[in-house]
Amino acid sequence: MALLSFERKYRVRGGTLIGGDLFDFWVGPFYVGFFGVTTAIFASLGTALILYSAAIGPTWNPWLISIAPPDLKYGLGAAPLREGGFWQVITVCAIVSFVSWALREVEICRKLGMGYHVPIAFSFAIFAYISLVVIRPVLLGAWHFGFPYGIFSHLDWVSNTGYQYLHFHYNPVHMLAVSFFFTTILALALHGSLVLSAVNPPKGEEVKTPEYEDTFFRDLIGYSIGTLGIHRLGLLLALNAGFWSAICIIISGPLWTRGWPEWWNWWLNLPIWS
Ligand code: UQ2
Repeated sequence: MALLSFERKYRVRGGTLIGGDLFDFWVGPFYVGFFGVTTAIFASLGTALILYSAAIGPTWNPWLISIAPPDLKYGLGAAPLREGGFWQVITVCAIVSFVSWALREVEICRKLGMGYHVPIAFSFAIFAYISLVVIRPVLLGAWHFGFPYGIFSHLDWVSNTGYQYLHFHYNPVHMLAVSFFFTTILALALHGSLVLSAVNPPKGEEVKTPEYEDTFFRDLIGYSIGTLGIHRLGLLLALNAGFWSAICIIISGPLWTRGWPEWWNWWLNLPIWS
């Protein structure tokens, strides 16, 4: 179906979660909906607060601008704006706009009668962010443990937090997450290259069918996961990468306070060695 006639067919009312017909319209190419309004409001407010915090800070150097979470002494309470309060309000704006964005995706899925795979996938990314700025700080008892909003400052936070556990690469769940990231890259590289090799031939040559793609991998390794299967695998790998990343930092502190290399003592202490 041509894009224009398809748009006429699917640009119909209904599918909203909140607001009924009130925000059920488009602005140019963009669907609005109740959650489009909340996304716009909270994203704009958060961005304005980032700019305001930067303006009262010591630098406009984009690498060095940093909006820090509150001091340890404020615990899980509200801090004065200039002492981490801006970080707290910006964090609320970020979470509300990310969740609104996910729910706007849900409304578009409902409108089109599609599965909810995209908002479910996005929710894993939101979970990873919330694990850093809400779940872990709450488990540790202070907003102080959130990461600062700045380019270099967040890198410093990652480095310092890693060294606090001596060698973060010994965190077994970090190992799992990294393995999923690497496997995601392997799968996407295989998929992207395979599809281009079949459907983007030189001028004058014919596009190849999926049977060619199957046959390539059957010739190579005796197995093809299939055109639908590779997308199931890709989603599974990517969601696991994000999920275990979140878990590996949540357990660092709340569950394990010593260096991660020491965690492996269980292996050295197995009775089979004595
Ligand atoms: C495949 C297939 C595709 C693909 C790819 C494969 C026709 C277009 C990449 C091959 C993938 C396999 C064998 C799985 C590899 C496993 C891991 C864990 C990376 O068979 O079907 O569709 O894109």
